[in-house]
Order: sequence, then structure tokens, then C-alpha cells
Amino acid sequence: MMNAKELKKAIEDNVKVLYRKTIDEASKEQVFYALSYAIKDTVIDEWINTHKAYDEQDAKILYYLSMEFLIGRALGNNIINLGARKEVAEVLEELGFDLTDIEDQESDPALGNGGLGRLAACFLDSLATLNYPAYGCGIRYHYGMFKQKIENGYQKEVPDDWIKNGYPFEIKRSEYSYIVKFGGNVRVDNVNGKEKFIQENYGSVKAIPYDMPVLGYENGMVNSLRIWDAEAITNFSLEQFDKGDYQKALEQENLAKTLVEVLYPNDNHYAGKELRLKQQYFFISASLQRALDKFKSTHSDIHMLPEKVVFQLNDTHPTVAIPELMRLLLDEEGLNWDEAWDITSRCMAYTNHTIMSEALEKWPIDLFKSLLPRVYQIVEEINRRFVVQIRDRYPNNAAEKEKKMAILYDGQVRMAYMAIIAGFSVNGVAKLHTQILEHQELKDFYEMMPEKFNNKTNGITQRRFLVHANPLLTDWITKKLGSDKFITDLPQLSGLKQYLNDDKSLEEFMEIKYQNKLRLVKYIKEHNGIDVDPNSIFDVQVKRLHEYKRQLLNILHVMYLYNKLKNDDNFDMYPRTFIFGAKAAAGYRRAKQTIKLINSVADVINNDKSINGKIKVVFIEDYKVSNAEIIFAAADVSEQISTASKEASGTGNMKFMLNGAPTLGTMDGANVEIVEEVGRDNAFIFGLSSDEVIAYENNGGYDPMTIFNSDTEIRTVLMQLVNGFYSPNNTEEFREIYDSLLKKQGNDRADVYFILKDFRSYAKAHDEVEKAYKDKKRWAKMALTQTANAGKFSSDRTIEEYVRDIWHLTKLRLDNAK
Ligand code: GPW
Repeated sequence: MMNAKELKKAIEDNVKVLYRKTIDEASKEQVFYALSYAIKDTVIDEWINTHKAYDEQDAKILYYLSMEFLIGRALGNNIINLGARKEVAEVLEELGFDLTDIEDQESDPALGNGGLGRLAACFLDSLATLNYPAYGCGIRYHYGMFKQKIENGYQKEVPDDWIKNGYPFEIKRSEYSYIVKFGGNVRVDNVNGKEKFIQENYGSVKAIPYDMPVLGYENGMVNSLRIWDAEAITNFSLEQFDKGDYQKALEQENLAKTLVEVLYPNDNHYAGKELRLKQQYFFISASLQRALDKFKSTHSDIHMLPEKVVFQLNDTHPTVAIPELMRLLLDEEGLNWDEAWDITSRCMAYTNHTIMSEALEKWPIDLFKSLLPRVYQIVEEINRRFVVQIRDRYPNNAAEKEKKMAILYDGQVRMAYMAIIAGFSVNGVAKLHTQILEHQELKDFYEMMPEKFNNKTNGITQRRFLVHANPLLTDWITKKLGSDKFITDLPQLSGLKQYLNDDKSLEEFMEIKYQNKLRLVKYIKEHNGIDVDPNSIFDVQVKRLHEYKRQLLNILHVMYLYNKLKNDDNFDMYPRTFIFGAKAAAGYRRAKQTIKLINSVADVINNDKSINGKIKVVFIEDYKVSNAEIIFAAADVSEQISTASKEASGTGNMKFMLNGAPTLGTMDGANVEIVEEVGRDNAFIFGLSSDEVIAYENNGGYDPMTIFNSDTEIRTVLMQLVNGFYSPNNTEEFREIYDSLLKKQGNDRADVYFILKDFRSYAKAHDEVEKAYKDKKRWAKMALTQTANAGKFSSDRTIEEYVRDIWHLTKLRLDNAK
């Protein structure tokens, strides 16, 4: 890192060169670019060094293959990982600018939907911090996750043109471009008695990588996030027109244009779109071609590949990597099937992130085959051999096993099964989730190949979600522990336990929470125009909008409380602010109606003077990584209320915990492990267990009508969905939500997510929250207990487990490290 004087000069010079301005004339945006380029410059040497060390130490490299990297803003994070926060802030101040203001100029790179993409970003941060050689491989979407506007209570999607003005932290690497082929047919040639498979009449695009630096924390390590862009191979030209290739030239041009245009905004949902499969193959083929070339540039024996390379498949989205690696080894490297299979299966590992059936990727064979004819042949052969194995092993029930386990079945390519069959590792993302995989969803595979299965409970990076998000708490912890080692060793937070009975420390801790609440109050005022009382309980649910996450349960409960305040003279409550943030996939009608409902309820309640501001409801527009950081730091209560068994892990739960907010939740995903760490008394747990949910599901569900008929308060709330109470201009506005809770929906039962079933137990848990909060000291202790026990949930721990059990990487030595 340059010193203060050099940095100042670099910023001033950049402003001059880029904008022909002196620093006092420059806008905040211009200073953002000037500073970002200066930071990138300081990183370049370490970036080069790191990759030299890869080669010199002949390091084994992890390729983390993912359709999503929800990296969020880079500037602030990079400055922190350079250990230069204070120095940069001071230089900017001298120049008349505030660092936070300047950071706010950066567009939030949103190349992901939610948890899965953010996990990938946290993993990159931890890998670099722990000195592990790794590439993130993904797609350079021109439009990331849409920006959300709320208009008249409805979500409106606005394109996210994040690279419009250029992104300062990327470098185009044209020299590493590759060709990717789609469609056509396969011709079989016979060369010296050996079959050769040649794809012909295909369309192709050029894949061009852009690299972003991924900085370790104060260790001189700089890995790369490599995202692929597409360009047409030949620009449309008259020459081709004359040759009669007009149609094809146009098609290729078009393919290149549309291929990486936009991120599919579906979270936990498979939509089966052809373009999506093209995206998958595009970035996989390019990433693998590059990985093999890199390997071959320093090794002569391709059989050594598994010693030097490992690919982690982030869910099934990159699973086409399996037949693609086979293809490269067979057709390009000339190996035979057994050699290629041995190498492939020792290089590939798969992470499962959900058990929800609507998320499982099952591509229609026709589509898959016409788009990837050669790759499909290989899938057929993998499947054929596996089916032979099944028949061998289960002679008495082969047909049944084939139905449950074959890759190709019912006209579909079942991607998860391919990943399990071909890879050497299958992991779930929290203990409970892995158990459900082993004993329910993937039972047959677990029985047949138990050695492949393992758990890797998710984690989050404290560099972003504590150090960057919550500087006040970071400084306080550093002071209390007498060291900032927790920044790279989170379990050190347990040292805070010695302050659990120290009144002064508890007060300081809650004062920091209060300051962070003020920061959020300001944000809400500026962005929503709503006044919020910082002394109220900030009860927060922020995450993608999905029925299984049950934002509906939350808002129904708010409606219930409001009714009590209005109708029950004996009822009183501690002031609460219910804060929501959620994007709904553009085509997910029920989810969008829930957003409208939350906003409609907010409208009525926030404007009712008669309740003295006891309840406020705030829907934060455009929930994303940058405002998430502000929200986590300010939360009092963390709502993690998914139907048990449905949330594989959750990671927001960990971010709240780290920032001192107790969990109000079900025994689902990683909530179970959070409770294990803090103890049952320091969490507010309610609802059916996953076993109970699964038992109901296996027995045709439960009958919500009994609850509707017997519980008047619940009935009143439900009637308000259809009597215009919250939608005076359209009583039908929320009819569908009402119906979903009480009526069978085609093949679906009523209330598939057990909202009414869990309602009373949820309301009771809320009572407990209020009781606990009113006792200031008890609450402070409970809040500090969260932070003090958050050590397990660092993605540093998760990465060390992946390295130990799956990747077997060696830490890179960097001689010039600080
Ligand atoms: F369906 N997750 C996600 F499994 O954010 F692929 N998007 C997705 O499309 C999927 C999973 C997929 C999430 C899980 O819902 C969440 O529970 C988990 O914490 C996260 O992935 C990271 O493992």
C-alpha cells in the first residue's frame, strides 16, 4: 500500500487524467473512480506475485464454479483488506471528502440472486484470506439482479446497468479467449481404427474473461474472480452475406449479444429456459478449457490433473462441467473412457443447496441434445454405465432403482443425479439439511455411496459483515479483547463472554446498537420518508421473497397485533418496528402479492394516529448487499421463520447473530446450529419441527379449516384479506393469498407452508421477545451472547473444512507478505 502522500497524489492525478479536473472541482463520483483506480494500482503487484507463486509452488488450484457471485461493492472491502481504512479516510478528508460518501458512489455489483451467490462471494474472501489458491468462475452479466422500485405498493423491476460507466476493479484478458460451440450435429470419423467425434454445423461464440482481484485480509494474497463475457466471432460482414452465410452470421451475432445479457432472477426455482442452459455451458466450457490449458502449461501428464485441480459445483447449475470435462479429455486429449472417467470423478465435487422440488434442474432431453449434441452423447454413456451398475447391484428391484436414480429418465436429464454419480463429494450446507439429504431426498444415493456424503455448514465473512458493516462494534470488540485477531479468527469472540455480567460493557454494547439504529433510521427517512422510533424494537426480516420463507406469516402476525391494539382495551405492547426487505422474482405472482400486502398493511398502520406509533411497518426498497450491511448492524430481532426442513441453511441468520440480534425462528437450516451455540434460552424458537413437517407431508398435510373455524383472531385476520380492510379499492387484491391458506390449489394442499399451523406458536414467541426486551439488562446480555458465540459461523471455518475434507489445498507462501 502506498503512503498517505502518494495516495493523495494518485487520487489528484487520476482526477486530472480521467476528467481534466482539479480535485476541488471533482464530483463524488469522479473521486470514487479516481480512488478506485489508485487502489487497483496498489493491488496489481501483489496480484501478479500471487499468480507467480501459484506457478512456482506448483499449487493445487480450486475452481469454484458458480452461476452467481453476489460480491457487492468492492472499494470499501478492498480498503479494509489492505488494512488501509484509517489512512484512506484521512487522505479523503484532507481532500474534502467523506469515505462513506465516496463508497456510496459505487454501483452494487449484483451478479447473484441471494444466499447462494452471496455464499460464493464470502468463500472467495475467505479463500484469499487463508492463502488458498482459487479462482471463482462465473458470468459477466451485463445486467445483474434488477433494481426494485416500489410504486403504489407494487414491486417494479428496473434494469441494473452496473457497468454503464465502467467498473474500475476489472481487467479484460482478451489473451485468454476461447471458442464455445452450440448445436449442429456430431459426425463420427474413423481414424486408424479409432472413432473420432466431430461436432459440425454448429454456431459459436467467443468467450472473453474479465478478472477482478480478490484480496485476502492483510496477507498480500490476491486471487481472481474470472467472469466471462461473450463476443461474436466474426462481425457481420458482406463477405459472409455473399457466401450465403447471412443467416448464420446474424445468429451468431445475436447469440453473443443475448448470451450474457441478464442474470435470471429466480431464486430457488428452476424455469427450464434454453438461454439459461446456454449460459451454463458457455461459462463452463470456457472455464474448463482455460483450466486445462493452464495445467498443461506447467505439466506434461494430463493424468496428474486431480492432483493439481479441483472443481466445486455450486449447486447443479454448473453440472454440465462433468460431461464437458469428459469431452475435453476424450476428444481433445485423446484419453480412453476409463482414464477420462477416473480423472473427471476425482476432480468434481458437488454442493447441494436445497431440497425443494421446484428448484431441481431437470432439462428436457430434446433441448439438451439439440443444444449440446456431443456433450449429450457423453451423458448418455455415463447414464448407460451407471444403469448397468444399478442392475448389477440391485438385481431384484433394478427398475425401481433406475426410476429413482438414473440420470436420464422420463425424457429428462436430472442434473443433481449426474453430479452425485460423477463427483467424489456431495455436501449439504447445514447439519440438518445434510441429514435430510441422506435420509430423505437422496436416500438411495446415500445407501449406495455413503462415502461421498458430507456436511459443510455455511459461514459468512466477518470482514464484510462485521468490520465493514459495523465499525463501531469492531472497534469496541478490539478494545475489549485487546486485539483485532478476531478479524481472521472469529472464535476469539468468545473472549467477550467475560463481559456478560459487566453492566458497563453491556451498556456500551447497547449504545452501539442504538447508534447503528440511528444510522438505519436516517436511511429509512431518506429512502422511504418514514419516521421510525429508534427506541422501538427493530424486528427484521430481510431475504428473497419466497413462500417457504414465510414473509406472509410475519405480516399476518402484524395484522393480528394491530387488531388487538385497536380492539382489546387490555392489550398493550412495547413499540415495534417491523422491517422487511425482499425482492420477488419478476414472474412469481404470489410473492409479488405478498409485497403488495406488506406495503398495504404499512400504509394503514403507519397512518393510524390512534395507536400512538406502537407499530410501524417499513418495507425497505431494493434490498441488496450495501443496505444489508446497515440493516444487520441495526437489528434487534432476526426473523428466520421458514417452514422447517425448507431452508437448507440460511446465512442472513448468521449476519444478524454476529451483529448481536437474537433469532426468532424455526428449527430449520443453520438456525439449529445457532441455537446449539447460544443455548435455547437465548433464542426464540417456535413451530413445527422438520420431522413433524415431513410427517404431515407424507400423510397428505393438515386441515387449516379447523384452525380457521376455531380461532376467531386468526379468522378475523384472514377475513381482512378479502373484505377490503387493506385494499378498499379492490377487495379481490389479496384473494389469492387467502385462497392459498384455506383451499386446495390444484395438486397442492391448502397452506403447504403451515402458516396457520405455526401461527399461535409464532405469536407466543413474539410475546417472549417483548418480555425479554423490556428487561433491558436481560436483553443486553442476550444480544452480547449472540456476538460472543458467533465464532463458528465464519466462512473461514467453512473453507478450512472444505480444504480438509474435499479440496486438499496447500496454503500459498508469499515471501513479501506484510
Ligand atoms: F435452489 N439458495 C439460493 F439450491 O439462494 F440452488 N438460491 C438457490 O437457487 C438455491 C439455494 C438452490 C440458498 C438456500 O436457499 C439457503 O438456504 C442457503 O443458505 C444458501 O443457498 C447458501 O447455501
